[in-house]
Amino acid sequence: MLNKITTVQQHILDEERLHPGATGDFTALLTSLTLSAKIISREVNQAGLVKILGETGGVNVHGESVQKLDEFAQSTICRAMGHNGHLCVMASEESENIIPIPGESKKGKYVLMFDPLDGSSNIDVNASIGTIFSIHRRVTNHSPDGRLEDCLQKGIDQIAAGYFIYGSSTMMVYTTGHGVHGFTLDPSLGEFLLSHENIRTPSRGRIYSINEGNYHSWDQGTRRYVNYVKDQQKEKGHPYSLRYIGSLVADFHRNLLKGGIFLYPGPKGKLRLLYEAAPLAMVVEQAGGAASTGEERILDIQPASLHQKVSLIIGSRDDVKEYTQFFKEALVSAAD
Ligand code: FDP
Repeated sequence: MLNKITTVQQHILDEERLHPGATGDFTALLTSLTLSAKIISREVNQAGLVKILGETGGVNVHGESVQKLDEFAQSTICRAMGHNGHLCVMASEESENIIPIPGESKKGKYVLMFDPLDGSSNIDVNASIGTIFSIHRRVTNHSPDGRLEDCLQKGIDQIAAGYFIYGSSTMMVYTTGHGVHGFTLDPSLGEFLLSHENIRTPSRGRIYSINEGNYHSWDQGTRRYVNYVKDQQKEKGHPYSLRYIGSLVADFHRNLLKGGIFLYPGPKGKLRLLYEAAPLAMVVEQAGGAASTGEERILDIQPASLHQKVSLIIGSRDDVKEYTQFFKEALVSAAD
């Protein structure tokens, strides 16, 4: 028999039904998010054409002024999500402060955090980029408007997280805490259709993904670990292959499906806890993998500020565990 056809809306609705007393608000919220992604996907696919078909002065084929794609993605999400009555506040990697819901719009019980266009240095070279999102329930009730406090919640308290990847096809991968599911956009229908049900990431991979150019600024544990996965111990499956495009969503998505480890270590870290690390940590854990800074589980970190950066070591469970051993051993030997 052929596989059943399930749209993302049907799937979200089925997931929401697992929660007694659900109102349908959550389904409506995620549905608005898929609309934003379809609009961004369309624009990403035309990115190269703007220069060919657009007019001087930054006007595209539709007669609209041309925006940078990351600004376009940011404003599309704000326009689609700010007025649907389900959010009380948003925060984005592209905005310094929290993004209030416009005064005239109804305020809801959810909080949306997002990175509108991750991997944006890849836009000009036609490599995959993505949008990452995370949803929390609000924790304040002083006023209808949400506050900074609603945004500064631990990853463990996310009620949904996921990403859209604009690649050879556009996909949505999400979790509400009941496994991880992937949907592929059929552009002719304008629908995301279930293509990867209940994704499980291999417990060990043979890929490592890291910007090796930073080798000399890594901590001792990371250097030793990377040397280790490159050694010739064939019985351990070494050497691992290096795959790194420098677009987190793309590197993460490949490793999620094939197994592997992505590393962006300290000392300061580059990736943002709230818009990148925490949402992907929820996805990977739900798929059977792990995410750590080397010292602590990403989902347990209490954010101190909106744009807090962390080290991110994420991927197959046994690989992440092995890394943390190297990291901790190096800390101990440095202290001796
Ligand atoms: P970008 O700067 O292109 O937006 O978070 C930003 C990010 O990309 C990630 O998507 C990517 O994994 C990382 O930075 C790449 O950083 P390096 O160029 O330092 O490797």
